[in-house]
Amino acid sequence: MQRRDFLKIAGLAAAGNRLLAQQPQSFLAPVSSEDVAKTDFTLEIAPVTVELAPNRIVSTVGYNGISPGPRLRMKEGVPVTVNVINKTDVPEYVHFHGLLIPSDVDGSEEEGTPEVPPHGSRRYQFTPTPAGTRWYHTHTMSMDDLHRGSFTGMFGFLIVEGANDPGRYDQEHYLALRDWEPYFTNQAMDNDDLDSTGPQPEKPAVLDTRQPGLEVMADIFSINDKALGAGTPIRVKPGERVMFHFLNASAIEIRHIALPGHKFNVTGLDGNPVPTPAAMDVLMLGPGERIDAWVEMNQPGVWILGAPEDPVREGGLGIVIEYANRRGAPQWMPPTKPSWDYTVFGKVPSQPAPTERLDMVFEKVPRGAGKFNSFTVNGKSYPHEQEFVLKQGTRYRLTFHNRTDDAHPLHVHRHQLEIAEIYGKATSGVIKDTVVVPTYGRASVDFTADQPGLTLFHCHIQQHMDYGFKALLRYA
Ligand SMILES: [Cu+2]
Repeated sequence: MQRRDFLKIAGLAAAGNRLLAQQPQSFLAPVSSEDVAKTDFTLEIAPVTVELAPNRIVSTVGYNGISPGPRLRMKEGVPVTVNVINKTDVPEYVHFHGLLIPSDVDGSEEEGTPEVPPHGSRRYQFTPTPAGTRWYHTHTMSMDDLHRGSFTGMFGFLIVEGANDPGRYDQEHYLALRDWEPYFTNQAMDNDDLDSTGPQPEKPAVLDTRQPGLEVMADIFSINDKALGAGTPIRVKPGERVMFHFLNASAIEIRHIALPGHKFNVTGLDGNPVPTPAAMDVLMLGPGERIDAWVEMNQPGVWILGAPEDPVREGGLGIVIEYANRRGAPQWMPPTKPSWDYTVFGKVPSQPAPTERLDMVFEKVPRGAGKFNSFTVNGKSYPHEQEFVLKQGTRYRLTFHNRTDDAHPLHVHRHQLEIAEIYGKATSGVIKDTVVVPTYGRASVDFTADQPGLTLFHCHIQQHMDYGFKALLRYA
């Protein structure tokens, strides 16, 4: 099916409120939402259909009959039980992304979390911390099966409520960016052009010109479970402050988001408050990242909040923002060229750099795994036995050396990373669990080894992780 046909199906080509009106579902209140703070949760893993648009219904695996799964709302410091029932034929793992919890409940095979057996169940019990916008998702390998792992619909928001009132907003929306029906191709589209202007200290003198392997792509996109034009618009009034919690739940690509005529006031990255909130025209999120940003609604009209890249937005990655008493086709205007920079939200470093250092050098081996590329960490493929051994209580500076021709969203489980240096700039106070390191770029993050147990590091692009882009950190 051509993209143009899909647009007709999604109703965007007609761009009519007539079609929008046919979709009564609300983004705010999915039928089986568990968006109520409580302590006992059940996640049932089973096949689901997702109606992205009236004539585009995908078949995948989800939680509790929907995708995204229910929004889990927990209270910081109050123990919870999550019962996971696996109604599929394969073992599963549910990873709680961004939480500081023990290895045996973190939800990764590499860390030793027990599997949720096929047609079986497992109970995860932990005390959620820290407060903020977290998420949960499957942590199985996909390898060459694009119906497994994070290519499926197994993901959802997990909100840890803190003691502090996060602020008063007229509306609050949770928007997960997704792609569907992935396929392998040798002509992958590169959306990472944003980082082409930054310093490239890790660029090799001689580039590897071997033919690269197959990569994963998708042409069908959504925000939550609806393609642009197929869901209910977010209805606003002039002067309202609307809080958006964005999550890039893609297994594949870095995403950008813009809303013509409006600015995103970024207050949190990966759920953690930033030292210097700032207003941005365009947001960037690597797979796994979250952004909390509020928008003052001061440009009455009917707008598309969506991806600046035309094929991505027209393929469904967007949602309509409709002001009261405004009608007509939703408008889009291209934003200025994206220039995302984590250090904008940081502050001047005031602490000396940790003296304990860890270095990770990443390289890509074109077709190192048959049809696919493989990746090495410090010249070795996974597993890594001895090189990353942490001393309890020690603060480390971990430097990522990206010697590949792609940007990578790098994630460390069970720990919080403070960005110390990126794009050749020093910063502090930006606390993350996933950091996009640009093409041939270098980034340093500081973290304290205060979570004993096995700790997984990996690229959050599923195919990269599956083919070697991961390492296990252990405590001495
Ligand atoms: Cu990667």
